[in-house]
Amino acid sequence: MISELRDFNIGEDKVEQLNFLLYGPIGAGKSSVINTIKTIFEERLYVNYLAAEGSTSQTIYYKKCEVGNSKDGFLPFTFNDIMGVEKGNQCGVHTDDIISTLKGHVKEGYQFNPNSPLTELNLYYRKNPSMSDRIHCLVYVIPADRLSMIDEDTIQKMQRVREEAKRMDLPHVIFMTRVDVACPITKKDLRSVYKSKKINKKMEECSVALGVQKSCIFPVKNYHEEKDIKEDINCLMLDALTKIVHWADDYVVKYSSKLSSSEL
Ligand SMILES: Nc1nc2c(ncn2[C@@H]2O[C@H](COP(=O)(O)OP(=O)(O)OP(=O)(O)O)[C@@H](O)[C@H]2O)c(=O)[nH]1
Ligand SMILES: [Mg+2]
Repeated sequence: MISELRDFNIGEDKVEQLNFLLYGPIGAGKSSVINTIKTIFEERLYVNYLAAEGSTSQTIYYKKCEVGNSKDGFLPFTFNDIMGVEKGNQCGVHTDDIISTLKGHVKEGYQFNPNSPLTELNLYYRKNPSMSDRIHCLVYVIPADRLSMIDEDTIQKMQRVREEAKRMDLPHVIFMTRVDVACPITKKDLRSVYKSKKINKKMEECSVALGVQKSCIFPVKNYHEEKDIKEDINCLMLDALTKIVHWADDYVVKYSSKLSSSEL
């Protein structure tokens, strides 16, 4: 799976990397997903210095994360980390900013402002994004153990983004993190994740809450306190990655010729 992903050929020459946006409540594990992916492909543990059980988002800048290095080359995909969603109008990432991000309007380094969305006047606003600037797959990151704690307002914000993704025909999936915290059997043996009734129930709840079909929900575990590389963690994440890379590629191929501006 690693070599297949490393050598993945995007179906459209003009697009060099497939862009994924990680989106979800604060502390859901968005930054940890990136660290897990970097750990898998770069074969050394990445830790999240900022990962903390805070009440406000630890990630405030829009950051595009490449996987790999200049010596061995970069992988044909990027993961974009953003601030978490929170309830209320003044908290967390603004829903309009997420939609602008999906369309490729937000430049890297932009500091999200919960009070007001990015406008065309801002230096970080890209007026005419190309297919390469756009997001090619939206990845919701939802913590399995805190599903019931996500408030209605946050769910509604995420649903609004999903409606927009649907309108754009953009693939959207869920990475359900912290499965080890949610289920003791899974914690003991990650291989039993798909056999766990508890996890299955959580996947169903996620599916109902966000309207994402179950085949697009991937239970994953992130590296967080491990001291070594674990094959089970890698396999689960790589299986999810392989699927979403193909779906993102399908989107790029389908819309590259049709897209001339941000009309999508
Ligand atoms: N046990 C366990 N802990 C996890 C997992 N994923 C993330 N964590 C922990 O959950 C906490 C939050 O993770 P982050 O990656 O910082 O979450 P985030 O979504 O980036 O949070 P913000 O940027 O603040 O919105 C950290 O303490 C992580 O170590 C997982 O799969 N299992
Ligand atoms: Mg983060």
